[in-house]
Amino acid sequence: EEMASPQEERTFIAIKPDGVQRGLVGEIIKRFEQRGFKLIALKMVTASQDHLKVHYQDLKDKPFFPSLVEYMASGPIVAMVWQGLEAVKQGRIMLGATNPLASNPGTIRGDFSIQTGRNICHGSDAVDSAEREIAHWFKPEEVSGWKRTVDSWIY
Ligand code: RTP
Repeated sequence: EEMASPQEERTFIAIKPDGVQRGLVGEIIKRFEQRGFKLIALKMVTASQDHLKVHYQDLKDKPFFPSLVEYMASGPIVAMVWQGLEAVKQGRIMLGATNPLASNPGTIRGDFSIQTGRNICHGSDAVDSAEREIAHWFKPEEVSGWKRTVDSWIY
């Protein structure tokens, strides 16, 4: 597996159970593809509560932690790795604010949701947490740093 070139980043994006239930998988993938990001890993998985407790370890003291973990384990999630320029920061911008009521129209949350506890998607908040999350959700051989064979301006 080849690594991203230095100016590129990798981010972990997940479509949460509510996004899958509402049939938004294609819509969300479409937005990242259209932006020019490259899909380098993808799977649908129903995560265990133990797996999710590690994923959300930074939130373990929050009052909403148990309900968050229970909800995230309630059905299949679509786990993805997207690669490209500023993938972490731009991914967060494309998702919108944590509270959908504070999300701008044009963002995924701002277009499709109104409730923090059902905000459709997850995106890594920093390059180091992205690395940790990618390693938590994917084996190295499940991530493919494939190369575009078309015009060089598509990265
Ligand atoms: P995410 O990790 O899912 O991309 O969300 P985030 O960084 O924007 O927000 P974070 O603070 O890390 O919270 C993670 C998820 O927990 C749920 N949450 N519920 N007050 C609440 O009830 C509350 N606050 C957060 C949301 O599903 C949020 O995305």
